[in-house]
Amino acid sequence: MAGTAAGDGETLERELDEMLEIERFDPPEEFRRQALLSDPAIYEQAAADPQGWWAGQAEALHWFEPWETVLDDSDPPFYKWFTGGKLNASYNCLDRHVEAGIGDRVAYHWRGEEGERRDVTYADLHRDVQRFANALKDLGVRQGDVVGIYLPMIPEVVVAMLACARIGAPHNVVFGGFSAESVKERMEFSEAKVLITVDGARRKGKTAPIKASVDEVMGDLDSLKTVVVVRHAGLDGVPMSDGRDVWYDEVCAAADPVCPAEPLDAEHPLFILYTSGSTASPKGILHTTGGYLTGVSTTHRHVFDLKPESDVYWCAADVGWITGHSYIVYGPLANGATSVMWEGAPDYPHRGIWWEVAQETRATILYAAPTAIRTFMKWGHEIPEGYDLSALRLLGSVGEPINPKAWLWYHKVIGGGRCPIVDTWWQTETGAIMITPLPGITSTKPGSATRPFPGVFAEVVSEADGTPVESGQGLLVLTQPWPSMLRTLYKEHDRFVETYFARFGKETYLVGDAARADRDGYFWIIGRIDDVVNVSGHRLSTAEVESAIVAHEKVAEAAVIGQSDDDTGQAIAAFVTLNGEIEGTDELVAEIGAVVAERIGKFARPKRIIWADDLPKTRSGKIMRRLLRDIAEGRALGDVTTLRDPSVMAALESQIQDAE
Ligand code: 6R9
Repeated sequence: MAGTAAGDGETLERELDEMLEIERFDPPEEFRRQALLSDPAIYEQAAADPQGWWAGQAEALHWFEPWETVLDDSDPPFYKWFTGGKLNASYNCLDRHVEAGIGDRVAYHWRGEEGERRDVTYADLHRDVQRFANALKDLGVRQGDVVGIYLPMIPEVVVAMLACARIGAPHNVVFGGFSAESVKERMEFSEAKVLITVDGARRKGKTAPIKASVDEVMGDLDSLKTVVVVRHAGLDGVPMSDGRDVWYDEVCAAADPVCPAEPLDAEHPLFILYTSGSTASPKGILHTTGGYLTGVSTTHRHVFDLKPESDVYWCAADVGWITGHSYIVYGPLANGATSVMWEGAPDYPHRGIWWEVAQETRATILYAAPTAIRTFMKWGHEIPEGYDLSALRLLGSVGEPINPKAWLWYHKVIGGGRCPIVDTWWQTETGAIMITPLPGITSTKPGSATRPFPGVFAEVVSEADGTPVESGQGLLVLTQPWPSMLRTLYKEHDRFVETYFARFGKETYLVGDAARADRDGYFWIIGRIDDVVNVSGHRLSTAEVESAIVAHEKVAEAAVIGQSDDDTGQAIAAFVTLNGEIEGTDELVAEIGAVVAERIGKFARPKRIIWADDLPKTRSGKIMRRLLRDIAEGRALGDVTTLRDPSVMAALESQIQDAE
């Protein structure tokens, strides 16, 4: 049983408090003895010759043609890795495993919301991917064409991604929680030729008619020639337009079963993934093939100490985020891992479903977001304790800072006190995990992502002049290129340079997070320095949400901030000024929420709306979000002297008090 003798809630609370006093957790001896990496010298070795280290890792992949140059750094920040080499991501994820005789290994234990089970093997994927790759070719998709994917957590999303990779068509996956409007925007920006979607998506017993919603917005998009529809929810009467829409199963059945993987340049684009930045328009992060696959397979193997023959690995993210791309699809498949794929929510059909799935699949590794852990904590330790989680041997965390209390709860209740925790810091842009413990080597401190992965160079630098901060707070930067780094922002090269490489020069990647370095050289990530809010590990830009809110006809102006939240890390709070004499009402709150859901997605709806007669602005007209955060979180106000009209703050304060 997990969480031995945790007893009642109060005892657990006391135990966790006591544990907070213990600063460090060394890798358990038993874990260390069996770990793939257990010699700390690996850090120095990789640091002494990073290119040699990464090249050594890349050799674990299959290359049709070897590379000539490990790193081409002749034109920073446009770095190239493994130039001259040719490979194929889909070949690396499938063919070579089938050829090595492990085709009947399960790639995904897929578990559906209504109790369905599908165990998909490597041979199954290999077969389905070839057919669908040919189907895409039959539909006119050529190397370099962008293919959109808007699918729920079903095995077909993996098939679709790998089919694209097989023929060299970069995919552009949109998270299923985004609205159809957001999908349209992303298809438009990337000029996608084909969109792969689904009849309907199931969520907590309800079915959302995805294809019908897509139709409502996608009509006037010229670049989009074909919509491929996967049958999943069994919806009747799905609208299909002649000449544009086709069924996935039908095009696959009609396609040739054999499709050899295309040898592609190491720098061939593998995918675009849109993520939020400081402005309203999302950034199309571009990743290429050789470096990305090297980064994700290496980190997946070493951070999770993966033993592909015996581990059952579960990354509980959604494929639509970078975590899903790297650690549900490419990393695990490249390593021949057996994964768990869970279709649904953590509380449907009941609040113990994760643990039921973990018990049934005998999951050995779990990789989840702090927000999920905090939710389980709130629901109570009795729930996971009702299941047998004794197969678990390693736990991971990703997406936002994990507070020490949640870390310790995870360690004790889910990990039974025996599993190391890897708190992994990275981003859509970095492609792969950058700062993380190595579970057989690195001592952990709850709340710290610890040290850079071997071959990664991170520093905390002073905000003022970029000089390194030995111990203290500053801006996090990465000072040397790494294989899985983004190559550019799709069709926005200037914005790429401007966003990441303008502040400290072309060779220093500005992360966008503040961090603290401690005396042991451990990194503690504090949070974003730009106008990006992290809600349950989902990145949103304040500008993006503001522009959705002002789309409501009664709204004059809006300022959005991320407010600390016990459950979701940060939550969206919106200060809204209405037109003329209009009064704020509950109905308007609901309407504004609906506009945001339609424009972005339900997860972006403000948790709190504060009606404001005016917003605090500097003399140059810039909204001072810092003051709004102070006011929303009930803190004493910081410096207000730079405000154009300092009385605005007093008015806001009384407005907040009235509302509460
Ligand atoms: C992988 C992913 C990236 C931002 C990043 C940071 C935050 C991610 C974290 C973490 C503290 C961790 N973040 N992991 N903060 N500790 N272990 O989440 O990518 O969606 O691009 O978000 O998330 O602020 O800059 P992405």
